[in-house]
Amino acid sequence: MSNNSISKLQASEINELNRQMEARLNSLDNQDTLRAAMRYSVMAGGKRIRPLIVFATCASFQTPISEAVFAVAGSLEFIHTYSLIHDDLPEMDNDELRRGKPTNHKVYGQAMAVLAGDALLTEAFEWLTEAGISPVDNLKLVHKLAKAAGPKGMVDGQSRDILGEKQQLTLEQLKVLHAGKTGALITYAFEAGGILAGVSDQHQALLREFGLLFGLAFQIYDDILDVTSTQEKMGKAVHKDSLEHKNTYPALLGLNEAKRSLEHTLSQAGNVLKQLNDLGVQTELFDELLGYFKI
Ligand code: GRG
Repeated sequence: MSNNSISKLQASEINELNRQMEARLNSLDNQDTLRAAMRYSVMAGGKRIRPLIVFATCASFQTPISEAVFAVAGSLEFIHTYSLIHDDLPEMDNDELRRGKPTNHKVYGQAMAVLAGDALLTEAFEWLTEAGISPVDNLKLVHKLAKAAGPKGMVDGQSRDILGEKQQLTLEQLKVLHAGKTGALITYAFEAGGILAGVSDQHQALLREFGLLFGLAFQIYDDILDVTSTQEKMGKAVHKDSLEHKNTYPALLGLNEAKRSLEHTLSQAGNVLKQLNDLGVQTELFDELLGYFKI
């Protein structure tokens, strides 16, 4: 049995990560407003689910949370935060509230919000390459992160989302969109943890499979919450998807079928965990992560 738990990781490692991200941003020797804009969105809060996945994966393979692990988790959170800043821009999703606060461009203006996003994206790679990770693993991590964030991953998904607004996508098209927009960074979080822990190819393939399913579940859940939750709970506008005729699971399948689809995805993810468990991996933390999805 592992003596770790997600709440322990949140209390210790996520707090330390927040400290390190803030210190890193504060110590940037750049233009004051740019630094403030970067810091504003990173430190506005957020669930830190992607870093938590990195920590949980390392801990599941008994890998200590070292400076390298913090660099992987922090760089990933910087890239995720950049994507939120750009997603909120008027030319994209046009949102006024994010992480319970006014969006970056509402505070700093559109030009500075674009630059703050650009700067977090590039600063992420600087951090990732400074943490003393072995050159082979560092190359793997940089390559996978660029692939997940860029035109084969998140940016591709975002493009499909924006262009898809004018048409009704099929379920298959929606899955491809989600796998890029939301799934790619989440899958990277599991794979990056696997690289840091030096797991076998067999373990790595299962981590990837679990990541893809977790990412899909994350997006279906977010779509469901957009229908069922409140602005106060979410820290961002809700009910926007249906008002703007977005392609979502509830829009395509109806709320009940979307919930069934989430359950099915979670049960598939559970099967992957069973395979990892059969290989001797302690899967309690992954099981606990699945508890995030409460419907
Ligand atoms: C601008 C290139 C580019 C990409 C944007 C992240 C993203 C891609 C769009 C956000 C749109 C959205 C609401 C997606 C649903 C799932 C998702 C990624 C939610 C936000 O992530 P959380 O819930 O946010 O982890 P916090 O604030 O908790 O970090």
